[in-house]
Amino acid sequence: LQQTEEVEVFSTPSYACQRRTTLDNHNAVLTDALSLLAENAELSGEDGRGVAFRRAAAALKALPLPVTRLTQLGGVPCLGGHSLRVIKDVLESGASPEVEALRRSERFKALKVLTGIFGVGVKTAGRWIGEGILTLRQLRDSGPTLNRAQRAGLRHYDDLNRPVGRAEAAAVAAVVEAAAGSVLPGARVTLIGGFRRGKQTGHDVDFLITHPEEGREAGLMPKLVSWLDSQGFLLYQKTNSNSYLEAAEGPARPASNMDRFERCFSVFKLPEEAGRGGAGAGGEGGPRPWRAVRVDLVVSPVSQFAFALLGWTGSKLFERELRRWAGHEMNMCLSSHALYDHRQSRYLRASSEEEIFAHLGLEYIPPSERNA
Ligand code: TTP
Ligand code: MN
Ligand code: MN
Ligand code: MN
Repeated sequence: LQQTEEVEVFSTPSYACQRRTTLDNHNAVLTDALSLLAENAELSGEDGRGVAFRRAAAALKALPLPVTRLTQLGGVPCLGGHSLRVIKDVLESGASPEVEALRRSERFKALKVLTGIFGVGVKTAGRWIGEGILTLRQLRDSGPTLNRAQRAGLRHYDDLNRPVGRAEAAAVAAVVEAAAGSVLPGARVTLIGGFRRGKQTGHDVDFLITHPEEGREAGLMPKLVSWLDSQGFLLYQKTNSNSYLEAAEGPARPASNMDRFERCFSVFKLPEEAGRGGAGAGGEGGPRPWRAVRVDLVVSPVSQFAFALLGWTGSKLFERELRRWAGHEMNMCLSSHALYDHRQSRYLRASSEEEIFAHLGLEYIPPSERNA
């Protein structure tokens, strides 16, 4: 008698927005490898390849158990030849030679360090590497011209690369709520991004602000920013004004995901309370009384609130998949402002995320299960 081991064959729907992806990832070794390849593609300006690896990693994140053999992956979508090769290597020998070589590569390490500076994108980092700048020390010594964001990024490099915890996010929330309540009584502040999905840490803290009376939110951001600045909470900020207009004939550029809300990218000066991670911020001089934290603020009119909430909760891949589903499967155009139905030639209104999923013909997925 031949003994055959029972191995479960997995299958999962092909769009990430059709799946429930919690933070409980049973295949982290595999998804870490694929995510690194995705990151490298993105850092090399190859966004298409990046998305392919992100989709492959996301499909594995949705599986209920660890994968032990390649034959279990028959029903798992989005796994191209390259991803399967990496998975095979990891399953057979514990690591992928390609991924390990990448981890050690000078260029990859330099791209990570340089794009780890707030305000430095892939193009700038690539140019600096071409000029022989591979480290922060070399950057500081060779002194290329830096813009205001990059100067703040370099100055606060260590703080901004230290994960933000939930307690710190709550402390930032208290500040933002005080600011909003002071400049616009009745304003509502909602934590969005990774923290809304239940993550314990983040690279920043994201907030969506609205007012229950349509129109009252107009012009809020400059007031908010000047209140925060006057109270000494801002180390850096850049505000973009709202440029969204709903056109009668539908979205002008259906493919555009550009957000046109009032929006602020900032670096907060967050006072460190005793006993809340102050030690890590220290150096020789002992714990400092504050740390720098990246904070993103978005203001939306209440009529667009549900779309903004859905569009800013993430994950980035989940968002991308929602828009792809809307376009390819429903002939609709989804943005963080609205949902347009091309078949009916009209906008579909919604006042909750649940309604948007329903318009899209999707089962509702709560934020904690959008960690694709
Ligand atoms: P991020 O803050 O970049 O990501 P995150 O909060 O999911 O993860 P982290 O914990 O590392 O901060 O973005 C939050 C969401 O905001 C993201 O899902 C998509 C949305 N978003 C936009 O809509 N437009 C943008 O330009 C950016 C940067 C984000
Ligand atoms: Mn589980
Ligand atoms: Mn975030
Ligand atoms: Mn953000």
